[in-house]
Amino acid sequence: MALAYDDTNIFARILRGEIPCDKVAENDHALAFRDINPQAPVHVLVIPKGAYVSLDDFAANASDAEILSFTRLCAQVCTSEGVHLAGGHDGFRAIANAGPHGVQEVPHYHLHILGGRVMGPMLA
Ligand code: D5M
Repeated sequence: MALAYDDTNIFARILRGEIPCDKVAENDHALAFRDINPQAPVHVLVIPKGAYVSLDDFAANASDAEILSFTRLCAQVCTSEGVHLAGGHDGFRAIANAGPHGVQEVPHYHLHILGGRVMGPMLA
């Protein structure tokens, strides 16, 4: 069952053009923009344009075209940002927070893509 989606969240407002974002790339079904509070030299958020709350909602309910477009946009961002080798480092991190105990702030599914530094331990 789809999770209840609140279309007043900030990413829904970005998608409607009500507030600006620092866009990195876009395709038919997904948008990538820089995180306003970057945690690494490269910190990009990739979001679907559809109304999905979190990764499990997106994975279960999005169409194949939406999932393919989202995944391809992630690849495009990794290439354009050189995220694999950003800052001379080898590797990057992709994170999706979900729900209050996953410390998800914005209830519109987004994948954080971080690179350009050595990452710390993941579990915190
Ligand atoms: O992370 C939500 C992320 O969204 C957090 O890293 C800040 C970022 N954020 C919040 N508002 C904006 C705007 N307006 N532009 C860009 N980035 C933004 P979460 O995974 O939900 O904890």
